[in-house]
Amino acid sequence: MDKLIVTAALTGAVTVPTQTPHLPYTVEQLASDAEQCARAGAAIIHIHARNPHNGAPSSDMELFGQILKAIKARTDAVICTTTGGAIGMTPADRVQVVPRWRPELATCNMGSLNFSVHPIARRFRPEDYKFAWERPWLEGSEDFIFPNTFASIKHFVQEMRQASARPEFEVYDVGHLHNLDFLVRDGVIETPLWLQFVMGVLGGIRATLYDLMHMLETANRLFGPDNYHWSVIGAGYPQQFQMCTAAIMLGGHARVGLEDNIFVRRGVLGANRDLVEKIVRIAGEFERPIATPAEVRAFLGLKGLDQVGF
Ligand code: KMH
Ligand code: ZN
Repeated sequence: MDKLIVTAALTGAVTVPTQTPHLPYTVEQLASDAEQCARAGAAIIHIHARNPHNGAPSSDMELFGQILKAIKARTDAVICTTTGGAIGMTPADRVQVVPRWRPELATCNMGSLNFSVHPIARRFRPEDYKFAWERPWLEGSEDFIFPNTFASIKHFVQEMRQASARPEFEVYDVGHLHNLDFLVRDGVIETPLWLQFVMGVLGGIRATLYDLMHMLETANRLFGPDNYHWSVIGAGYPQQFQMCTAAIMLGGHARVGLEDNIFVRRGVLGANRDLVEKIVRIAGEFERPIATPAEVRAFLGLKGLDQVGF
């Protein structure tokens, strides 16, 4: 599709409140950010739940439901729920949002990795942290394996099929494309694929143009260019805008938001809306129109907002 699909990843589970006052974590903050991002051009809103009192990532299904309903009341954007969850959650904790709330789109992480954000802890003094959970959380990720075995990927995909939720395959490294290829050949996963290249997470591939081209060439070789569509995440600044600008130029799609990057310019913290507005401005310079939620639903073959469970 010629039009650019912009995803806004509002909060995630790795950015901590101490890093930026703009990080939304109450139901109202998430709904308000979702509405602002949708108005600014985001057709997909990617959602994690957080404890509204201290911003800690949460797998509480009632809280998730409150967030999903509040967003649905304010915008018709497609909601893509996480199944990546956060450190400390089991695969069973992570996948339960799919049968419970039956979203249109849900992430499916394509391999295990030492997903680490421990260098962020070096930016702050112990007394600078807003909440007690943040420092051990960041530091502990140095020894954290984000588990996505073949068995659990198969289970996640089956849950999504039963809920008529389309998987968004999160690919953090070239090997994850080979995992996906194995599961396509094994009949577990169907093409065409909706891929999210996750570039620049420590433990995965870097966010450079060389690495992005390597991912694309590998995907072309494994699946064929007609059997997948792709979007990209660049973790950190300026990688978020570099990778997304490359996607604008190459016919891919773009994910921005505070889950992946907190700066709108060097040293300037931005709100989610600022990050969406910036990538929409860049897309305008390249004359790439922005896709609406209805166009994304048609393009990705999604079941529609009237078919979700919230
Ligand atoms: N945190 C991102 C780097 C998920 O939610 O399932 C990847 C992500 C995974 O968004
Ligand atoms: Zn996420």
